Amino acid sequence: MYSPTKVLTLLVVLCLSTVGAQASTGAGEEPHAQAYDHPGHVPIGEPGLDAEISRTIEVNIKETESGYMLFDPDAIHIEEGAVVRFVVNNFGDLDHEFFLGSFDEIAKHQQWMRNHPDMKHEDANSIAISSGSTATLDWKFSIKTNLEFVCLIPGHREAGMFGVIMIHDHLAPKSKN
Ligand SMILES: [Cu+2]
Repeated sequence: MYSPTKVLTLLVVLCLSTVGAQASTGAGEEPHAQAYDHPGHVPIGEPGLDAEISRTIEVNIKETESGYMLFDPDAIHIEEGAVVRFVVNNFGDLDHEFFLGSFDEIAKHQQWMRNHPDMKHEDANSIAISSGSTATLDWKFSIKTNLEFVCLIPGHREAGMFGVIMIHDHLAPKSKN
């Protein structure tokens, strides 16, 4: 026969060990495919359609001799409603990614990537750019917010591969008529 105190102690131990197990994997939940499209996630806009593209922005990926990996530019202003084609040139010796997301989503995703370094991103909000190549990503910035773009390959964000996108309504073009 267990005394109430013993039962309570057992429960506390069980709870703590569950928490411990989760913390020790450091994995968190698997990021959703198309997280930008899921309820409960911060909305970041939507995939852009070819016919709607209103602006092209070239982004260069560079690796420096001192070990930095950089996006150039790393701060981009975009008018709300614009459909942007990002043309991403990888001038580095390594393969890289261009992943667009909310700060929150990227933080979660980065945690996940540390434990699953081979995960490939093939959603509409991300592209892989192998060394020496160019890839494009089209995105409709339908929401006024701030977003981040990163390379989620482990160690690359830490080496400098991140930038911010600020979406403004005051930059919205006037009616074309
Ligand atoms: Cu990278």
